[in-house]
Amino acid sequence: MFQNLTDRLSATLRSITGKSKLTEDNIQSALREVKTALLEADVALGVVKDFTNQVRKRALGTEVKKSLKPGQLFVKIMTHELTQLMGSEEATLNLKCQPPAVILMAGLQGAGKTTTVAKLGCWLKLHEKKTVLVASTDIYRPAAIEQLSILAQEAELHFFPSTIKQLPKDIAKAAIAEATLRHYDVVIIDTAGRLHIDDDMMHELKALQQLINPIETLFVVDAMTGQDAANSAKIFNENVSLTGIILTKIDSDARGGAALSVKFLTGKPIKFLGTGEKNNALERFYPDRMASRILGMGDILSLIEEAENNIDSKKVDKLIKKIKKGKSFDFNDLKEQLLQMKKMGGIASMLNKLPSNMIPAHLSMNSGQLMQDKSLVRMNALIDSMTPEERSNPDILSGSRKKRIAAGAGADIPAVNQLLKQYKQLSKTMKKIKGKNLNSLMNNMTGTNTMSFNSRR
Ligand SMILES: Nc1nc2c(ncn2[C@@H]2O[C@H](COP(=O)(O)OP(=O)(O)OP(=O)(O)O)[C@@H](O)[C@H]2O)c(=O)[nH]1
Ligand SMILES: [Mg+2]
Repeated sequence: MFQNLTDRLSATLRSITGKSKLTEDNIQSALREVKTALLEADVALGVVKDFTNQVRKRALGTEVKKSLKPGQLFVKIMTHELTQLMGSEEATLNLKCQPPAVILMAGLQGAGKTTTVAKLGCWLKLHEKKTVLVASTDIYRPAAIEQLSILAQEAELHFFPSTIKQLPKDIAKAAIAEATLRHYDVVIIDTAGRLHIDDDMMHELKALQQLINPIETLFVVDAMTGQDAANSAKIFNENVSLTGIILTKIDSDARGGAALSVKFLTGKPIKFLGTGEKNNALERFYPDRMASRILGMGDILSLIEEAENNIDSKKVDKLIKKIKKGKSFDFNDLKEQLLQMKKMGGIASMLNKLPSNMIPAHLSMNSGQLMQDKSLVRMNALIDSMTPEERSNPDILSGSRKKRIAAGAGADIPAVNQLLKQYKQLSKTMKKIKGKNLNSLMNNMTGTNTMSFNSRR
């Protein structure tokens, strides 16, 4: 998904992240690259201009915080602005009405409307526990009604039968009447596609919309058509007021121009993404997650914010200095680390937000114990039961002291041994990474704030 765009943008971000200062010059050159990447992704020119101006304005005007390197600030601004561009908050389906909630699907030929009717029906059934009736008003394309009937059967959705001898408005009315009678929660109406924006068809759609008054009119559009997709959405929206957009064939879209242009051009939010041909290949659309994905970064934004808000960077700095000097990593340091981790929502929550290529492969296996937040609490209790001398020099722990420590923490001797083993692993790793990886990983991520990742290696 959006691979070309992601490759280009993440390369740009990597180059600016390495810079020690955010100057007008390096902002300009990064923005030039961003602009080219977006244009190649087939993002509409107006969108590209507005976006780059916005990023420039924020980048030049923002005070650089101590805890964040300037390059990282640029990453943060890019992520924020991309999210805004795609719709500042996630948009949901509005089904709040006297049932049945009527959903009307519109779009050009081959966009994926009929397939999406079945997918959306499945989604509503599975995630919202709704009963769904689907109906086709496509009396123009041979076998269009049959196509929906088959898809509905595969998806185990109720299908309202219709024929090409009926008028679209009559089919829609009858389907809604049936849904009302049988107490369906939702009825989804499929419509005929049009090759181009054509007046007759548009009138028909408008009339249908006025007649059935759907709570959602969703425009289904093929993401691979890039900014054309966004432009056709704009024209449809001017004719029949849309409530949202579904981008299909995202699985085959390497560019991303449609996703980045459509909200800007129509003012309407993207609500779902079609990610394949199967009935379960439909995902809710989250602008912020998409922004991170596009930048190739996982959900790094929340991680940066959490770090900004929660980490005591002075303490982390002190620890880095200590390790760099080759001093050993003791239980006092470990305790401090546990505290910082806890502030960040625990390891599991942090790992979830990391880009996959930054998670060391062995982490989830060897450190299985560490992954459990509960075990953090226990480790903390054990360390608390030690004397200050024992914390700075764990080698002096005797058998009887281990027993006392275990009792003090409400644990047993194997737990103490386990802690010592983990500590030994950590301090060994700390010695190994002394300096080099530690800093580069931190620079890439959140300035001085990623100590906790390193301590697990
Ligand atoms: N890869 C992929 N294929 C899709 C997706 N959505 C739809 N398709 C395929 O696109 C083709 C057209 O889909 P339809 O649902 O028939 O499109 P339509 O908009 O109803 O077309 P008309 O009724 O002719 O206007 C089918 O082969 C679908 O399987 C998707 O998200 N990913
Ligand atoms: Mg169709």
